Amino acid sequence: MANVHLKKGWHLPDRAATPEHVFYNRRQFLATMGFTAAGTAGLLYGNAQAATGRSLQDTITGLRPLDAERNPAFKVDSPLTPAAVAGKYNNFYEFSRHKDDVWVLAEKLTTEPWSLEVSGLVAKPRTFDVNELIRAMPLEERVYRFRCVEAWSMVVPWVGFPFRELLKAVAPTSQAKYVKMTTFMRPAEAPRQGLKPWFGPGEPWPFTEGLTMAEAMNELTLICVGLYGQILPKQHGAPIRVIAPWKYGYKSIKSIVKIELTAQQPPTFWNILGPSEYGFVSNVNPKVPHPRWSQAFERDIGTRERKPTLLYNGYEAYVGNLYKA
Ligand SMILES: Nc1nc2c(c(=O)[nH]1)N[C@H]1C(S)=C(S)[C@@H](COP(=O)(O)O)O[C@H]1N2
Ligand SMILES: [Mo]
Repeated sequence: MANVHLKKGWHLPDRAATPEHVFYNRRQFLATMGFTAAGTAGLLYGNAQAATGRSLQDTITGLRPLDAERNPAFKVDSPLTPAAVAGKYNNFYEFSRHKDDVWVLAEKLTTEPWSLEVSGLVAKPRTFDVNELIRAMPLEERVYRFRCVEAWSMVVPWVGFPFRELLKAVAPTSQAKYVKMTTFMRPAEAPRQGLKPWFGPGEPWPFTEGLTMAEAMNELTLICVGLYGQILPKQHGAPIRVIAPWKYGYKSIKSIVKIELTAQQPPTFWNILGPSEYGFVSNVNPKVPHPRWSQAFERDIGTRERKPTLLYNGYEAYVGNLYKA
């Protein structure tokens, strides 16, 4: 049955997990990163988690063996990118135009407390405290391929919950056709948001992105709060970000504060800056070159291997039907 087959490809481990066994050993991993579980949780989530008993870190840690058992069919064709590689090669333009210093500069971001407003064309608009939201949602770990428009890629285990679970909670109306997502606006913490352009309008902060409702409701679309069995580090978009693995990386917006359901296609940061280079849809497609480079191949930042890019980043079985004419 189609459904049974569909369950298989997006979840992971199996082959990909085996060479990265170190990440499945929590202590070893935490030691490598120089953290303790309590320290990490305390850093980002303060006492709120501690007061209710089980910390978010414990919840995330508990997912690993659990999900591996529940989903023996996890499959991704490449090994996991080491956490330390993914964590020092980031795009987060609020902090830097480079990739190697984001992990340092993003430390300035205050992630506690954090609220997420979900509003627009919904019957039950709500502003969630992110800690409470995370506790209410069904967390799981998923290993996804991730492909930046700049032709580099990685394979990482995200922790999060399906975007559609959040949408269900606010009851979208029938007029809702798009979701508009917005990142924080804090020039005092993210200095590039305060830059005055030499000429022209400058960058359209805060960062915004959008999906169609059907894309946001797709089973692949995740709201992420962790990766590699850890609470999401700041450079990866703490405390809450989106991952749409069949689209170029910029669609996977970080550190979101607002989700609005709209009838019209929303403007987006990169589309405003370069409409001919960064379309609204932005599905990974090896046959559609970026105006300035080919998208036929990609460089895996972990293995450094050059490999052919797959249509929809390898997720055609799950999303192909969204784009059939
Ligand atoms: N708010 C915000 N979200 C963002 C970006 C950004 O600059 N600002 N960069 C995007 C791009 S281009 C990529 S490739 C991914 C990178 O995610 P990572 O650093 O977690 O790998 O984040 C996306 N989300
Ligand atoms: Mo990107």
